[in-house]
Amino acid sequence: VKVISSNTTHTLADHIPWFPRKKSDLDTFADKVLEMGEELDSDHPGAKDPVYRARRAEITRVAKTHRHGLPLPTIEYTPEEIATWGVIFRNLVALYPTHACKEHQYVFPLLIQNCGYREDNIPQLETVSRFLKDCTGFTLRPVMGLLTSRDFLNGLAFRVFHSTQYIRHHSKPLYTPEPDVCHELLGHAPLFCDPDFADFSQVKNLLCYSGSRISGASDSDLEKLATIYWFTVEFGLCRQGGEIKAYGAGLLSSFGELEYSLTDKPEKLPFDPYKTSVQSYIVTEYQPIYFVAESFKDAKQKVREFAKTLNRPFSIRYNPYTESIEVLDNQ
Ligand code: NLE
Ligand code: FE2
Repeated sequence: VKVISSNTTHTLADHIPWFPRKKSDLDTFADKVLEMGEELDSDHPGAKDPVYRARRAEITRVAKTHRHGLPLPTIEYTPEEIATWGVIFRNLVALYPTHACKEHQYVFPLLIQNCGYREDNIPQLETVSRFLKDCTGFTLRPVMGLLTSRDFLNGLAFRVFHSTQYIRHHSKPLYTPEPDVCHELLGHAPLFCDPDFADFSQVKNLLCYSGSRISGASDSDLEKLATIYWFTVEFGLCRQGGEIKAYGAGLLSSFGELEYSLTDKPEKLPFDPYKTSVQSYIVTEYQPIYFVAESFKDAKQKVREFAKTLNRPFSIRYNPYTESIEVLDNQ
């Protein structure tokens, strides 16, 4: 393969839409969030609580002004916020030994030792980000709320995970439909410490560029990859030692859904990118269907094979030395 462009923006032919080439290009996502982010939805438990709204605005403002290369903002959490975290932490820790995948169980004590994961402390993104960087090269960056699938997946191409810093409303600790600091730190961060899982998350995303962003042709390829992301990184189950365990962050951060997911109420299907990528899903309630992977390695292999069937005018490679995306000639 030949590198036809690297490290600079605006050098490719005009028909190729813009996409981030350098880690610092992710700064352009800072004020782009979907509706549940900046302004709370009217049926959000916090929508009618002015104190919650004001506090959340304060925290998201900090994310909005953050720029690549600066230390991640420190949030002084209030006693009430710490109490909400405490309820979630306590309930989840009781479920992890029976419900979480072995990778999560392996890393969790390390986060307790190294990053201040405790019932009475909400760890800071900066601390967790440094730890992740040592494990797999992943880093965190603050975000105001939900990004579009495209922006979010684009972040993963740089091994950057966008994390919210605010916490869910105290009235509903069991489950929230949106990401919050509990979801990011308890659900996602542990798995990003695992090398196979980190690769799985990034590989899929590099393909996402190739599949849709650059061809400009199909939003449907992106949609498929975002759906696979949903049913794996967010809500995936996997088989381990003859049992089914949870590895999806949306499960590992919700003590309500974590417990429910392993009962026989929901349907459980084998993970198959061809079927999984076209499965419809709801975002505001416990999932009625989950997909079960054989292992992260197996899931990665299957997604790779699947991605070969997507439209790819050329490929992309991440250069970790320059922290930039290189476009490769496919011929
Ligand atoms: N339902 C999850 C939780 O309560 O932590 C958040 C999911 C975000 C996609
Ligand atoms: Fe998530």
